[in-house]
Amino acid sequence: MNRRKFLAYGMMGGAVTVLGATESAVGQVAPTVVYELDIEPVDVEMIDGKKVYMLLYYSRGSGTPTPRPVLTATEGDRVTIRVRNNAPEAHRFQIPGVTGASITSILPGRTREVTFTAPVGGTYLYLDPLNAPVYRLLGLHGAFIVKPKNGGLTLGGKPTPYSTSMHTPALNAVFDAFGTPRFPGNPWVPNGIGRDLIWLFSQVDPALNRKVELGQVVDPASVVSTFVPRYFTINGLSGFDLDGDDTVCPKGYEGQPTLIRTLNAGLARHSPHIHGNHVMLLSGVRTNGQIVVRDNIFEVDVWSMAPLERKDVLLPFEKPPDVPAAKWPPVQEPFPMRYVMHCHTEMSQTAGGGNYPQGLVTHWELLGPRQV
Ligand SMILES: [Cu+2]
Repeated sequence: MNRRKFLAYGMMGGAVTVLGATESAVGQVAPTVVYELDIEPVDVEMIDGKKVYMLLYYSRGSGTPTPRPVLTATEGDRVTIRVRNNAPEAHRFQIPGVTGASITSILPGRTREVTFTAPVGGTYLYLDPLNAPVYRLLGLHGAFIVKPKNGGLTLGGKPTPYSTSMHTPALNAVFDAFGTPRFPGNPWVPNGIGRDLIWLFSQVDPALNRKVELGQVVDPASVVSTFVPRYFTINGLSGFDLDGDDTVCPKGYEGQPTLIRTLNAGLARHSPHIHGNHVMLLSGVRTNGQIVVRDNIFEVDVWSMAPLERKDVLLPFEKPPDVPAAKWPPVQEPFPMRYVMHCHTEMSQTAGGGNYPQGLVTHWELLGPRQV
């Protein structure tokens, strides 16, 4: 009898549910944030109805267990992550770029924990580095978001996603420009509903997953040359199910700038590309995993995402530049105006044998002109 967990299709959207952490603050001592995770073998239903074996981190504790939960903390917090391994083989836990955030071995049936200090603000990826990239590709990955201390304010007093120690003149200029004639509307709102999104990219090669399911030894060195992904996902979803999903699809009015934290947990290089507005490329990572805020921030309509790369981009929600100012807001064109995001790595536009638009594709919605 198969007692393994089964995850029906569509439930993967829960991937961006933010875990409720146990938090305590006593006097001047840094707050402690505790997360409990399970490593679970799961049969996951894919967009074409097929089931694929995966290994997923699940949240544990109160509430519905969530696969691939988003972990959050504030710079300087003490963070404890406790991981129970319900899989039949040993695993690890690591957050590249975060000093001390590593559990070197969690044997089957055992629970181990690590405590570390939350680093500077930004977007991090937690994963299982064992037999890299095998277990990471099997699904053992998720996003760890660190908020900057005191809002990461610019010189002009506007909130940003980054600690002030990381700021560059360009970052200050961009965030201070929101709400001015250059970008009429609002400043960026941290924790604002729908103003801070995660696009966690990954890919699934069912043949690799099957080998791990059968307990076969997989030589990690062979994976790069044999990896044939059949599913391309954002936050665990593909194609049609990414259309309009509130946790993926940016929605807002003119003048509501939105942060999109893009991460690539997979092995394929992606080139996400967006219509309607350009995005501003804010940050990248060094080879040691540390986040770098760019000192030259410019607009792009496509950005490259190598395996393990993390880049934050800002979608300004400005009047699409092709629309003449005298014709804005439009009369004939109805709101919401929908603009596609698709990946220019064309193979990623399929999933389970489907044709574009499948796989790694979504859209964003301009709900209407600036709200006064
Ligand atoms: Cu296009």
